[in-house]
Amino acid sequence: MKEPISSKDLATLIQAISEPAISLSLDIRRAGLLEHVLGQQGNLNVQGEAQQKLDVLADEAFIRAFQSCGIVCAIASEENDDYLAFPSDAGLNGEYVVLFDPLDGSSNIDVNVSIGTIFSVYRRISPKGTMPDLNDMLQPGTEQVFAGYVLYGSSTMLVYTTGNGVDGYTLDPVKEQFMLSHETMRMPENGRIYSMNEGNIQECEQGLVRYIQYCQSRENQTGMPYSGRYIGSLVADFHRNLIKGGIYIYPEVPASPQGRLRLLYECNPLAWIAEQAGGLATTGRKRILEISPTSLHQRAPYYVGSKWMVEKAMAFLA
Ligand code: AHM
Ligand code: MG
Repeated sequence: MKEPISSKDLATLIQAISEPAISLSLDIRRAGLLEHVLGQQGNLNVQGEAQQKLDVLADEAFIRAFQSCGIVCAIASEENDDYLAFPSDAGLNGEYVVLFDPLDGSSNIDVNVSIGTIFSVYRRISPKGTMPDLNDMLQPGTEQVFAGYVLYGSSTMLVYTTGNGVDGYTLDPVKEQFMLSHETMRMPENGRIYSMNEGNIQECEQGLVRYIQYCQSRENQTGMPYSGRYIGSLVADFHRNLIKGGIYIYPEVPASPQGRLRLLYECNPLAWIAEQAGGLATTGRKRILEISPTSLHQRAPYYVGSKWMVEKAMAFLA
């Protein structure tokens, strides 16, 4: 049994996440007025995607916060090729590694649509006082001790789990503080919303094509077609389905043979939240949290959401 994170360490990490998140949230609210926030940076990241200015700004802000919090020995982020170890004394003695997607839903930044930050925290495997290594970063999602996301939506929310349920906090922009607003969040066991980029449907496996037809038919448990909702920011689509019930799917497609989403920065943290709220997260065939990662930027097909909906989709794939 893994030992839960102590409340002292949790408070330190929440502080490290909240500070940049609050400042980013304020910048995002004024994005159209700030030269340094909107638009492309002019670089490609390790996945060959055009980096937005806000991707880079967010990445740097979170790295600084984790480096200076004193209990993190290394980080890895979607925006950097390799993991980054903090070689100071405090860094080497840090007990945790953090993997994160600093700005999820980048394509929505410039069009004033919800975006997010996703994070995942593990205890290091290498001994304290030594240089952390790749094995510290490549742990299965079952080993997470703290994970969550910040949603920069019509309000800004921090949602997290430490393995004892899921709580949601809303940013009070006047006090500049996250306040508990959604205690013990539960994902409805069934729902009537499906979220996927249906532009890809003709390139998907037959089982998935048939599942989407089932969602659109009167054959499902509601006797009515489900609603299709796809924001294109995983955090926002996930958060809506967490509250209302629903399924989010990003399958294997020819352009992304392993799916588009990154196992360590996106799939694992949200999979743990889903499970802790009573939902499920799988590749369509196996549990996300049990995958043993082999590389930092590894991707995985993703079926996450209400338990019965994910099980139904898996039955169609089988
Ligand atoms: P990003 O982290 O570079 O923004 O990519 C992840 C995003 C998810 O937020 C979103 O659900 C998905 O990619 C959208 O992809 P697509 O445009 O192919 O539907
Ligand atoms: Mg992302």
